[in-house]
Formats: sequence, C-alpha cells, structure tokens
Amino acid sequence: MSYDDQNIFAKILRGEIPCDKVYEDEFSLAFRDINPQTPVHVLVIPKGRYVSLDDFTVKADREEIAGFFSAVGTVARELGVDESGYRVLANHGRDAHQEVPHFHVHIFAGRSMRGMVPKAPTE
Ligand code: DGP
Repeated sequence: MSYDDQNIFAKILRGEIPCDKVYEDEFSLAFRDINPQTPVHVLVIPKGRYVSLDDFTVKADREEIAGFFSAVGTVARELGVDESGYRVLANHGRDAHQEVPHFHVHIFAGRSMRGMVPKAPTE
C-alpha cells in the first residue's frame, strides 16, 4: 500500500488540521484522539511518511525507529500515567481495522482495562 498524502494525520502534520498536541520532537508528534476510548487516549505518530507499523519497521532507519519508540515512553511519562499504567496499541491492516493509513500508536490510560482484545463476533 502506498502512502496517501491526503490522510488525516498527514494533514495534521502539515498544520492543515488542528490537533490537541501533547508532545513533539524531531521524529514524533503526539496528540489526543478525537474519539477517546479511555480517560487518557493519545496518539503518537512518526513525522515520516509510513502507512503502518509494518511499513515503518521495513523502511525507517534505526535512529527514527529508536527516536519514535523512545517518544512513546516519554509521552506516557509526561502524561503522568507511568505509575498507574497504560496500554499501547498499533493497528496494522484489515484484520486490525486500521482506519488512518499513517502509522500511529495509541496510548490508553486512566482506567483499568480488562481483556487483551475484543472477543470474536458470534454469527
Ligand atoms: P486506528 O483504527 O488505529 O487507525 O485509529 C485511528 C484513530 O484516529 C481513531 O481512534 C480516531 C482517531 N482520529 C481520526 N481522525 C482524527 C482527527 O482528525 N483528529 C484526531 N485527533 N484523531 C483522529
């Protein structure tokens, strides 16, 4: 899948659409999810053009990958959820129902989260 420069996170990175920014550095931008699933729900995205985690880990260089994942930890600490706990999730592709085709990591926190993944639908 090729990168779509019109995806919503590309527009946020270009400043064409506003976001509730919580962190930014050389490699990454973090902002609050528009549709929060937990009291704290923040998205961390790389500044480079990567469709998903798969694309990122194939194409990004080591410095970018290290910088990005380091930023995820920094954001969680700055949000003050490192003591209480948090969940990190990245959706890749169809089965994971990835909606936005720019790699992003969700940080969920602020309440207890039971169950690793939703149960399979019963038909
Ligand atoms: P995913 O299914 O992993 O691709 O999740 C995409 C997330 O992006 C979803 O939780 C909602 C969020 N989202 C979609 N559009 C916007 C937007 O314009 N602004 C912000 N802050 N979040 C968005």
